[in-house]
Amino acid sequence: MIEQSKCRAFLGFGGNLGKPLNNFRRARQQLAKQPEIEVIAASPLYQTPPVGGPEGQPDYLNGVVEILTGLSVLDLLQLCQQIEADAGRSRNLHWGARTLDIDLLLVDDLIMDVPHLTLPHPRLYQRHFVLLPLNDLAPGQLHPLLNTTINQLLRALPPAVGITRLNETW
Ligand code: A4P
Ligand code: MG
Repeated sequence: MIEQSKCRAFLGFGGNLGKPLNNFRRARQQLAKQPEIEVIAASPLYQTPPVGGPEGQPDYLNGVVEILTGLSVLDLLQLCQQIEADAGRSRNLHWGARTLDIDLLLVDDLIMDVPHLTLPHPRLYQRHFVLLPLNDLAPGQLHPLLNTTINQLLRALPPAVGITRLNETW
């Protein structure tokens, strides 16, 4: 029997409502218990000021999880959205405060743009709150569209302001 090859994916976690750390831990466990998913690593966590969205939202917790999976990317997206819903996520305001957001950042070197999924995540390269934890896990990973490593993308950003690396494990 030929085993279907697995994808290596980096998932970006964000949240700033309720108890984001508890939501992150529960979501990570939900991923790990899927038969088609192996959690390889979790980055350090960062407390980050909100980027965009309504004024006055609380700081975010951000981190990245690396997985191996036999799921298709659309099934993986659906699973992430189910886990967000389980954490009480509601979608009212664009970039509004949320209990849990899980974005597909990179999946192997896939490039795609279909109605519900763009890979790599289109705003990945602009954001400290994504690049800092991604750089902790995979500094040499190539961004398949920009053909630049994660570490180079991070170093191309202006200095981070107001971001704290936390000691909590998750
Ligand atoms: N979608 C398309 N591509 C992807 C992908 N690669 N991964 C679609 C996940 N979803 C993807 O997402 C909106 C739609 O994007 C979905 O229908 C999905 O099918 P959403 O999770 O419902 O809403 P969102 O997250 O508010 O939208 P968006 O535009 O993805 O927001 P971003 O860019 O993720 O930004 N500041 C800090 N400090 N930390 C944060 O984590 N997050 C955001 C959200 C803004 N500011 C932040 C943070
Ligand atoms: Mg999202």
